[in-house]
Amino acid sequence: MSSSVANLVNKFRGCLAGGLIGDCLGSPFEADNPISRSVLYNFLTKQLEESAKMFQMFPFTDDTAMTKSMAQSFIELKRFDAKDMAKRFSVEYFKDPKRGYGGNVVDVFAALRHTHYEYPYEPARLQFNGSGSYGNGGAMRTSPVALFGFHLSDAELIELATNCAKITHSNRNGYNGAILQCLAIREALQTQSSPTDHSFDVNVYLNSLIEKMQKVETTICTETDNNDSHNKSNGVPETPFTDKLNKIKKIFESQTKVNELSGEKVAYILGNDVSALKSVPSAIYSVLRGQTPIEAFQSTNPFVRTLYFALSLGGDTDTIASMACSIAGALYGNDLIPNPLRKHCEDIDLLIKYSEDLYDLVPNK
Ligand code: F2R
Ligand code: MG
Ligand code: MG
Repeated sequence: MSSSVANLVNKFRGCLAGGLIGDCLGSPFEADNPISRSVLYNFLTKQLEESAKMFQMFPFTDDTAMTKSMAQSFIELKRFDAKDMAKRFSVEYFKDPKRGYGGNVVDVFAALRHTHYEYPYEPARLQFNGSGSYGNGGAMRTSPVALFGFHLSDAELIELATNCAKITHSNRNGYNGAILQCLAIREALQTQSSPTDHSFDVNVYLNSLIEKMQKVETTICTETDNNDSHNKSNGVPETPFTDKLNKIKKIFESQTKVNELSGEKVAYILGNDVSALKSVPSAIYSVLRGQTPIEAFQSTNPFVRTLYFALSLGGDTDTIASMACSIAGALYGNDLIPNPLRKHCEDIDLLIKYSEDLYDLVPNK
């Protein structure tokens, strides 16, 4: 895998900074469904002001807490170690539990601690009577996998993303959501962006993701997939993420259709909840929607438009905005992210440091 992308370090920074910004600025609206247009407009306009009189710092939530643990594990060990990652998730949760974690994943952290991290995949396998979690918790924290695994082949990256997600999310739709989010970031990192023209080929981007997810979703489930039977119809594996990507492709075939669809309508079509299936495709849609002007929020900056559109979906706003902005940050790079946005976010300097540490680990630069 070639790593000769111009300004790659700037894209690495943009990815982790973007994820943090989406999380911090999305969390005040989490579960607002639908979200008030005027409240959102005023909120984002205020956060973009250079000299806001009343400066407000927004804390990160579980999305970033878990992203930080993943980054720390890769940076310190320089390899993937499931036990180490599991321990970091659990230790971080018990140190700072009030970060808005998912309702059931906290049981995984408790069981991991109880068993001294000896069997890092076992607690997640037992969730939901053995069907595993399909929540978006595996996907929301996957950006360090795309950065650490930037140089890997698709097959190696997919395996790494799966193994990282399965520590908490053993349902096929839980870890396949993490795979899609990881591939969406890596594809964005590999896309050459110009300092003046930020547009990229939506069709090429989507076709690549569709082809890869089709392969992922039609691969025969292994014995460790405890929910195999839930994902086959007449012996044919279901391909829900590929189907959603194809839906997105169909929408983007007509610019008029794209312009007509409000956040609320897109949330109805693609979803906006805490499941990976109803949030990862919505995040990807938001990035693509950010390519062209949005009437309800005028901005020439595609990163800002992505953030606005992701928030306008309502529902799981911190997570959808975090996933969308980590892809957008990987696509456009850190320099395109307006400074006032980053100033509002807890730990921005630390996330930038982690992105640079992960960049240092990319071989053959
Ligand atoms: N939890 C939240 N938001 C709730 C409100 C937080 C509030 N602000 C506060 O501070 O109190 N947000 C975070 O959770 C999402 C990620 O969740 P994760 O890590 O996937 O957790 P979990 O528990 O595994 O799954 C979430 C829920 O999905 C349902 N579910 C999952 N698998 C299921 C299955 N097989 N069968 C039935 N239901 C399943 C359950 O309701 C889980 O509780 C992010 O939004 C993050 O920001
Ligand atoms: Mg959260
Ligand atoms: Mg959330």
